[in-house]
Amino acid sequence: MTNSAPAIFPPSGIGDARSANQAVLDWVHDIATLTEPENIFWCDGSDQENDFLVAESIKQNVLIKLNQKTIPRSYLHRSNPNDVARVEQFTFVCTPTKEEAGPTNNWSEPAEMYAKLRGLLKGAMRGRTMFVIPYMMGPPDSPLTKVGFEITDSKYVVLNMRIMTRMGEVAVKRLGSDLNAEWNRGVHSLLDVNPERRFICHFPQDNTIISVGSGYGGNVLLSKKCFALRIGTYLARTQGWMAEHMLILGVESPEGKKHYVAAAFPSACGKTNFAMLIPPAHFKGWKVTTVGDDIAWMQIRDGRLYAVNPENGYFGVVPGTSYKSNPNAMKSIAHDTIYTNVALTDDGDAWWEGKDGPRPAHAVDWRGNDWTPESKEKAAHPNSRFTTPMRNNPALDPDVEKGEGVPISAIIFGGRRSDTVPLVYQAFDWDHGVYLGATMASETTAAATGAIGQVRRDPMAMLPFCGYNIGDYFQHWLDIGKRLTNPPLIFNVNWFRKGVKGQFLWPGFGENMRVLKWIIDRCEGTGGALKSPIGWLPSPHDLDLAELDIDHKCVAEILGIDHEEWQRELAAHKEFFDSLGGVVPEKLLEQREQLAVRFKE
Ligand code: GTP
Ligand code: SPV
Ligand code: MN
Repeated sequence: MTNSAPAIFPPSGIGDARSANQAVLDWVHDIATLTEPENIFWCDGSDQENDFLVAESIKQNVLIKLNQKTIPRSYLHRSNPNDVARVEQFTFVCTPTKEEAGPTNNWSEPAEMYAKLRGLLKGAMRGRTMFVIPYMMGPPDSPLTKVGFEITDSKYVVLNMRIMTRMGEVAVKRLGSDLNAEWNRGVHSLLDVNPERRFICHFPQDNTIISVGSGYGGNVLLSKKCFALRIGTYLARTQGWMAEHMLILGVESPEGKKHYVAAAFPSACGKTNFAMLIPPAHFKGWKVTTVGDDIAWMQIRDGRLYAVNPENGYFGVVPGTSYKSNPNAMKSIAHDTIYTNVALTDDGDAWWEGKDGPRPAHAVDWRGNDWTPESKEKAAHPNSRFTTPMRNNPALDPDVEKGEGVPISAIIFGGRRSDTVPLVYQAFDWDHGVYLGATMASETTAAATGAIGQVRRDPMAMLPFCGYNIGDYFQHWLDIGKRLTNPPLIFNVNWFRKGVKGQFLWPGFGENMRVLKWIIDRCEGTGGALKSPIGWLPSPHDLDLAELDIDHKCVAEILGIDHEEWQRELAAHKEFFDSLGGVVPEKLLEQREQLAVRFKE
């Protein structure tokens, strides 16, 4: 057994560590000395490398080859059944003081957590390969773009990171040789994939992430929630920009007038679907294009907010995806896609609940067990995911690579609420919009472990992703507003309101175009609205509902405000703010007072 690090250059000669920044090499050396891998593999993101790692993964049962005729170059991965979602209870923000992490994050003293993690990582890669992944978040020529390095002992992580980020030499070049350049250090090891040794830890002051004991996307593709959001929010606040859990879409009228909107919905609440929306036949000539489906990095230019999508691919929810609900997603995942935890049909196809066509008479479920339509268990895990390059999306926006970003006309917040919250309404101004974001709530989903369907406050859809004190985050939003001379209008939507029989009142998906159209009309100054205590509400005739099979009662119900429900909502806002222990900016407390007063008028 050796205690010295192996040579830093891979024997195969794949990739090039020689051009890397010395600070990166020193760090790689440090981690290799600690984890004692058999060899080090410097990833370059090339096709040859990908083919090699895919072949190895198939040999080792990490991937199963799907039917190459029906879904070319696509594979199935089955995770450990104890490891199928993000783990918020094991996610930590390690800042010098507990106050910096704030009331919504698990906190640990950095030195203590480093010591614990180094203990867990000691010798963790013995007999294994350590992969070094250089990656870039953001378009190559954007001032917002950032570089990260992820060390991992998982081939699955490498293969996914190649889809999700711009990986390889491009990142090494972008970083350059300046020893003080900013870059993110990410260390991941599967260890023994045991929930008792599972920690997702962030050290914002060190721009460092250490994740152990999991192989699931949001816990281990460190570019995504860990870097682009938790570390991202911290950097954004100190550097004066925004890192948000938002999709970005373009919407173009038949006359060729284009707007961009960004929307923050909590995990598994419809971002990918909204970002890929296809307008119904009635909206002939309208076009919706995708800039991003999960994360927006935004900066101020000329008093406006501009957004880029830092990612390069989609890590999307599979169940419910069909040609009926989301044709663009179906086309995107028809090739070059990694499926995680879906079912496998007898002819080597991927299957999941909600897919078009009949259920297969037999399949192998996500755990690897036989499945038939009589089985009680679901064939695909409710949080099964696809990983697919954004270039597969037929509706990809042409400006997705634009370094300056796209100008944002509207910001939309939204959650999964069976009651209380109407289909759509508009904030009176920026500060009121920040209040809508700060108080939004949603029913929990399978994207994180724990109970499903419980209403919880999820401010700006960032409860699990804000890497510093949530009160300071609210203040950052208010401060950004002060710098905007042409701020986006702010809206709130709810696709998920239910009727007395428990059915969704709104058809959703492509039909959400009708709501988007009203939002665009409001941006253009043409849409009608009524003033209500909660904001500007469309009346039924302000929404274009032509050719939609929905009864009048339903429409009145989804646009309505029930005063009793809103008294409970107001109390819940207060309870939430109180629970944060005095960190909520005065301005937002005032917003709550004003909301209460408007209900009494
Ligand atoms: P993350 O990737 O976890 O951040 O999720 P997301 O916000 O991108 O959610 P996604 O679009 O993948 O949707 C999650 C679930 O909500 C899927 O099962 C969808 O079928 C369902 N969904 C999305 N849009 C709608 C809608 O308009 N109406 C209804 N009823 N369901 C929807
Ligand atoms: C989410 O949970 O919001 C996701 C999936 O987008 S994950 O990358 O796993 O966090
Ligand atoms: Mn997400």
